[in-house]
Amino acid sequence: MGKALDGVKILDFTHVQSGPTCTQLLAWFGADVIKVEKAGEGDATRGQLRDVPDADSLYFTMLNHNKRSITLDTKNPKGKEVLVTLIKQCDVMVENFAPGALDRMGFSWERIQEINPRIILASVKGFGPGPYVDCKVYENVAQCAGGSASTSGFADGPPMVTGAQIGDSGTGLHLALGIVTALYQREQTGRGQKVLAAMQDAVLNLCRVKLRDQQRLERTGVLKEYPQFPDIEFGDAVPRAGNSSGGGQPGSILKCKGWQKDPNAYIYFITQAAVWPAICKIIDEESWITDPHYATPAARLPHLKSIFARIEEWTKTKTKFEAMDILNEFDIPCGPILSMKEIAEDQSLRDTGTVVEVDHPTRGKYLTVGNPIKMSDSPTEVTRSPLLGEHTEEVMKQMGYGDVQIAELRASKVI
Ligand code: CAO
Repeated sequence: MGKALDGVKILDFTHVQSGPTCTQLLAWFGADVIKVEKAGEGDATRGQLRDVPDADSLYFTMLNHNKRSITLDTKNPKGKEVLVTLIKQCDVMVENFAPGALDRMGFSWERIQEINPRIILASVKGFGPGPYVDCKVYENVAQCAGGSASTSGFADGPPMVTGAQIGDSGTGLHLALGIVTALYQREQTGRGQKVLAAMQDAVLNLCRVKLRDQQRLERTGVLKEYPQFPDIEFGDAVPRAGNSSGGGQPGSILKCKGWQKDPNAYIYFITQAAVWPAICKIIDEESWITDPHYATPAARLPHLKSIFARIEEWTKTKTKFEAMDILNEFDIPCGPILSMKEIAEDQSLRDTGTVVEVDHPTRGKYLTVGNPIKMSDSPTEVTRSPLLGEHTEEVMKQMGYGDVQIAELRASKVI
């Protein structure tokens, strides 16, 4: 059995994080991803946040598995000729340069279509058309402009960004879906198309529940599941909800045994309506099962703080894993707050290939996150990221270049 995207050739013109996460996914599904990097320099992340001198950084390696790398100066006329050949032979071109960079290089969408009408041009940009279309954007800018920062953090603190890279990796995921969808449509039409995923749009898509709450707030003036209720007055925009779930099933982060010393001795606890009687029994408050102040989800909303404080008295007597075991016996939804150390050491994540150990010629063994999407007939084997220009010669030969031409291009530093 081959891979799902066997035979799909990707011209990977991406750098930093958002674009590379997209093409890494496509490579994991079997596409031949040819990463085109600036001759002599390569993707800037190769040298950023280095932990091993002179070896590609984890930043780079963890975003560029299963790809091939070629170096090419695409501002040089001879380099542009090579790029034209690549465009002719590839199914998809993916890029996340600053707005206008591809046009300045001489490769507008019109020109790319002339070269290969079947190609799909997929781009990440910070913003879609509008006042900020020309802006350069990094992760946290997208989190701020997409509505995530204004709705994250605590009510009495400033807006907060999250560690989950929803702007970069989140947009990469969106773009990957756009690419496979365009490939599917090309089966019928025979033509490629332009696919755009703007980081602001992707973040907003992931924050859609907050736009839901904005409209609920405008209609009713209150969000009863939010920690502000009933003590603090709501303003005209969705406030920061701290660790409250803010959804239909109230939840909160509660201390567990050892919290005084361990910053991650906490559990997320959800008071799902269906298991309310079980919760009351576990925390020894059986009267709350029928007490009209507690018996229904609506009755509980004004008391959520004191309810969670009572549950926390119980969770503080258990480690997060003990609490997890007890609560799961009663189908009470909960989750331990896992540190990155605990995740790195978790055998079950290793067993499923979600955390993978990879060997690299210059940096040695390291851990990475494997493909989070598991397909029964297209399993992923994670292979190391390429060294800068490791496959230049191989790819040039596959494109039809001879030894003499390759030597000339090398001598003039085009590749
Ligand atoms: N040969 C020659 N030149 C090359 C080349 C190659 N192989 N590959 C790229 N270049 C050139 C480009 O043509 C461009 O040149 P000009 O500025 O003269 O047109 C330049 O290198 C790279 O451009 P850039 O502006 O994209 O790079 P930057 O480091 O200044 O900006 C970033 C980085 C991420 C802010 C910007 O690319 C961007 O906004 N991208 C879109 C949004 C995005 O993806 N952001 C997430 C990044 S991950 O955190």
